[in-house]
Amino acid sequence: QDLFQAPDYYLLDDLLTDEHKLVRDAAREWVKREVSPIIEDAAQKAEFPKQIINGLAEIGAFGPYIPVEYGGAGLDQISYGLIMQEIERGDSGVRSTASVQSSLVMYPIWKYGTEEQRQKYLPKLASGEMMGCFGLTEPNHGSNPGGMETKYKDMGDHYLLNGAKLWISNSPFADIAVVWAKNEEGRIHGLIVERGMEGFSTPETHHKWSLRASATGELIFENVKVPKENLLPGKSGLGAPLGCLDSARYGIAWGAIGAAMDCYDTALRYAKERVQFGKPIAAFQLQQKKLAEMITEITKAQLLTWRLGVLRNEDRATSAQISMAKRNNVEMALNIAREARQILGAMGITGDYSIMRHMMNLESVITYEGTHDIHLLITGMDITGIAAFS
Ligand code: TGC
Ligand code: FAD
Repeated sequence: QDLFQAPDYYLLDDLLTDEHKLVRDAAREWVKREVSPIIEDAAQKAEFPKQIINGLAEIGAFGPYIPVEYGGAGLDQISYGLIMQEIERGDSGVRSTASVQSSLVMYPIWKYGTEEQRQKYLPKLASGEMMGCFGLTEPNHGSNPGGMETKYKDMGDHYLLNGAKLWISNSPFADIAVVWAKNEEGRIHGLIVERGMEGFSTPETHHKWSLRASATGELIFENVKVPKENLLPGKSGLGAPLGCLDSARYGIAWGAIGAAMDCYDTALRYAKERVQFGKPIAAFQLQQKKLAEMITEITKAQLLTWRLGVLRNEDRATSAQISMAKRNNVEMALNIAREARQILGAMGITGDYSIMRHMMNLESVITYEGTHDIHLLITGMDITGIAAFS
């Protein structure tokens, strides 16, 4: 696989500024040079390729929209989305690492933290010197995080934290964790827990068939003494972690387009080269139908997501609009990965091509940051005014 093609069927580049294109092309070039050659091996070995952390920081993937004064790239929402798109062309697991660092660790510190917390953590997170993770999901509370059992108690000069989080991206190597826990009144707050604090451990979750190049694990808190200055004071309640999810889900909507583009590019090229019954398989109507539907769906997703980016730049995007894009685009990418894999026949199941890896990765992407069902229910609630969650 030499070069990425860039499907742009509706000339959407015309809607981008020179800065957007510059940022996207730099990310694309870096992914081609640094991620594509090593990612299959990392996924086969189920190892997060730590050597790419510096490169992710250099292309602005850690805090693309965080102000420059805190070490972020100070870019707009469309540039942020384009960076996620290019990274996920390479691998959803690598995009996960960037999503978590930016939207789930830097974002809450920036939005809900004190000035001291911003100065202490954000520049190091932006440069990749420090890596973070986000602990919301628990063994008994996935789609329903409001039921969380992790709790902290005010001990006068510190907080005492107890509980457990499960399915946490980056946890096995993260230096800090933004952890959501209830106080004695049952109110949810964010706490910054640092590796090395007594009673805090991060066992890795093994045997995943999905997101194998991303490290996933638990966060276990056994009477962890958390300094009082590590509480994020700016926002409490379930709306605080859900606000971070809005930012990450938006990035995923763009990222999924990248995975879909890579599957489409690969399948199109293969179909034009592979000859059966004396013709390239691209000459058969059944294969053309698959490819034509793929580019149609990619184009629709590009338009939806670009418009969402404009609304976010204007601070007008709603959480429900973000849910619609995340849900639509991830399903679109997963369907394209499944169809593209068939176009490659037996070759499609091998690691010589990226499609099967994308397909397996997208099974996590369609589950995390709110499952496919939950996002549908969010749209349902938005249009009817009736919550059907419980
Ligand atoms: P509900 O009563 O609806 O809301 C509670 C409070 O939150 C507010 N709110 C939001 N605020 C900001 N952004 C949003 N998207 C918000 N959605 C709701 C809401 O206004 C309310 O505020 P207030 O002031 O009235 O208290 O809450 P609920 O308990 O009924 O739950 C609603 C539901 C199911 C939609 C929500 O809990 C949900 O989204 N569940 C899915 C859980 C989820 O997405 N978990 C993700 C974990 S992190 C992760 O997966 C990272 S993967 C990272 C990677 O590797 O890329
Ligand atoms: P459940 O909530 O148990 O859902 C099971 C099924 O029931 C789903 O199909 C769901 O749609 C359905 N369901 C649930 N409630 C309803 C309802 N009301 N109506 C209809 N159907 C319903 N979490 C973090 O906090 N931080 C992370 O960094 C993180 N990284 C992750 C990385 C990976 C690789 C994975 C797979 C997950 C990660 N998660 C993370 C967890 C993720 O957010 C949860 O898996 C997700 O929110 C779903 O929770 P659950 O797995 O407990 O499923």
